[in-house]
Amino acid sequence: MRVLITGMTGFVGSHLADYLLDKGDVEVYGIVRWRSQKENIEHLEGKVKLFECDIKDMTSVHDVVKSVKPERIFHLAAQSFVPASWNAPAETLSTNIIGELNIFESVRQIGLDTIIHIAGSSEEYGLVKPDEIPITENNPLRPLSPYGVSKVAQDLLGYQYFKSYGMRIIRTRAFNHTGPRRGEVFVCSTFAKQIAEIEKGIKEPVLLVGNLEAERDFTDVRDVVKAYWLAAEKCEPGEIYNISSGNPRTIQSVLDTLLSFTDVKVEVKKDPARMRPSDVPILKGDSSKFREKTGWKPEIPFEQTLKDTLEYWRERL
Ligand code: A2R
Repeated sequence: MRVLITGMTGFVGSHLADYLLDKGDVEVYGIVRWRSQKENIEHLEGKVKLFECDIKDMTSVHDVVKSVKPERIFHLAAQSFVPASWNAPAETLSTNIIGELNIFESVRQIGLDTIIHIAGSSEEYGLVKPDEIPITENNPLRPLSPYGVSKVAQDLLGYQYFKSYGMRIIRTRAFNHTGPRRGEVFVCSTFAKQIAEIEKGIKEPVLLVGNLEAERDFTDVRDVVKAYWLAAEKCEPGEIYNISSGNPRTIQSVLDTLLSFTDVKVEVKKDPARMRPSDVPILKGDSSKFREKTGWKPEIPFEQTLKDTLEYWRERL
């Protein structure tokens, strides 16, 4: 089976490529930009085929889809960082919405019957009221960031292309996911990186943090990519599925767990730059619809995820 991954140089895309290659029976194709950092996929050299493409450029997307003729597309390329979406809202909206539109249009115009998975996010739910926890797929969408809005638009565009053209578009909304290779701007990774830097003496022993009270529903990225594969295998086009552990933790507890893996003494300091203009206090997903459809459940304990993330930074530095 020919599988195309957009965003393969990223966190999730690189783990999905690992998963598919381990699974076997697939030819894995990926897109990269001319300026992409390739360190997440260096180990895949010779095992995957790469095409240069910017998803905002319809011509380049069309050319890739035409040459690969993928049976499945996992569309993971995005401006994926919520705080950056306030500084660069137009870039976030155009990459995420127009980029996806270019993929749908390419598949439609070439006349392929590709299964396309699109990676929505719990950020689409945004403001969640206490009586709406755990969050089901039917919860109102009240996004609180330009990123959240871009993901709602991606999600609805997926619905519209399914309805209008019968395209096989599978929509998931993943809650927080983390693990090795997570960008250093994301919370678990930024804590782990700072600890590794302090251990190596390249940073003063002060760990900068944002809002420690927020509760987030974390799943290991290696469980999430399995979920994406199962979604493409077993889920209904046009439908929407939450993917979550259902087990929220405070950011404080993430910090405490990571600190329990090190012997260095650190001072924890609030950094106003790490606070968001509007933040969601708690996210807890109800993923029973997805679990019933696919039999998926998270397998990697969160402590292991954090340990592996810290180990990743220790090796990388
Ligand atoms: O920055 P690059 O060149 O390494 O590529 C990133 C890619 N990307 C693009 N690819 C082609 N054309 C673009 N205009 C473009 N803009 C970004 O998306 C990288 O390979 C990927 C994003 O990787 P991460 O930031 O690590 O995101 P992550 O966590 O893997 O998220 C995957 C999906 C996204 O749709 C998120 O919004 C969702 O999961 O949560």
